[in-house]
This record gives sequence, structure tokens and C-alpha cells, in this order.
Amino acid sequence: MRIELVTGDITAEQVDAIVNAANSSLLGGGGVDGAIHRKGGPAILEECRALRASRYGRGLPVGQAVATTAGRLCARWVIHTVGPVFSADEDRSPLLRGCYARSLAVAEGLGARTVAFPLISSGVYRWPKEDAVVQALAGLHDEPATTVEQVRMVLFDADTHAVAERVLRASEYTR
Ligand code: AR6
Repeated sequence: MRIELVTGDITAEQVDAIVNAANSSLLGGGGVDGAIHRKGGPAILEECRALRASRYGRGLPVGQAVATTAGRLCARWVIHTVGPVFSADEDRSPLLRGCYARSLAVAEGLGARTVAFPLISSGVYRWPKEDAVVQALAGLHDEPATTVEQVRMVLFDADTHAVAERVLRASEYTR
């Protein structure tokens, strides 16, 4: 599995699956979530509502992942995952790593070969960007996916891309 870092808007990605940094309600929000629903159209929200009416009556738990259609996006699926809100008092990093591992497992179950991830929890949920990248890489390597050939980490701006590049180079993981 190759990990590539790219800069830009995740909704422009042409991949099998796009991961959404959602919240437990699955009913939309700001940031990546808002952009995905805006560009993907109402079919995504419709499936999210159906999930809330069935398997996830209480919402999608933090650290878990579930797939829906990608609507009008250039992808087959959106995989919704819920990152933890950053806390200075409590180590929630296993939950953040779980988002990557579980999303990859869902992608694997779908037979996806290319998957685009945002830097989960690093926006509204305030996770420090550098550590968010550390947790992303660790989480991705926790899941030995076989069908997924390429993971594209989509960083929203050049500064975040530079941070991610530095972390990736310093890490034990090769590209
Ligand atoms: N493409 C790629 N990255 C983006 C995009 C985009 N279109 N837009 C923002 N980012 P966030 P979170 C970056 O806030 O922290 C929502 O309201 C952003 O700069 O989207 O997990 C949900 O409904 C940041 O680095 O997700 C939840 O309530 C990263 O993506 C809550 O926010 C994640 O930022 C989730 O917060």
C-alpha cells in the first residue's frame, strides 16, 4: 500500500473511496463533511439518514466507519468516520488511529483500491496537525489491507502538506 501526500480539496479526488471526517449524527456539518455533502448531493444524506434509522440509531460511534454512496463525487463510495475532539487532558489517540484503521477495513470490504483521506480531527476538532499526521500513519499501518493499493492523504493547504511531508520522511514508513 502506497501512501501519497497531496494538497487540495478532497472532493476533487478521483478514487474508489473518499473518507469523510464526519460527526456521530452522520447528518452533515462544516469542513470536509460540508464540502462532501454539498458536492456529492442529496443521495449521500439520504443513505446517512437510512443508517441512522437502522444500524446507527444512536449515531456512529467515535473511531468507527461506515460507507455510503458517493453521489455525484468522482468516487464510488464515501466512507464516513468520526474523529475524536482533541483533549489536552485525555489521550484519545487510539480513537483517532481507529478512524484510519476502520476506514481502511471498510474500504477493503468494498474492494476499493484507491482511497483518499482528509487529516481527520485536525480542523473543527482541533487536533494538532503534526500529531494528527503521526496518528494517521500509525492507524493506516495498523490495518493490513490487501486490496487497497493507494492511500492519498489530502492536505488542505501547503503548510499542512509541509508538516505531513516532514512527519512522513521522519517516520519508519516508506512511500
Ligand atoms: N478537502 C480537504 N481537506 C479539507 C477540506 C477539503 N474540502 N475542508 C477542510 N479540510 P474538519 P474534523 C481540512 O473540520 O476536525 C465537521 O463539522 C481541514 O483544514 O473538516 O474531524 C463535521 O461534521 C482540516 O485540516 O474535520 C464534524 O462535526 C481537516 O480537513 C467536525 O467538523 C479536518 O477538518 C469534524 O471535525
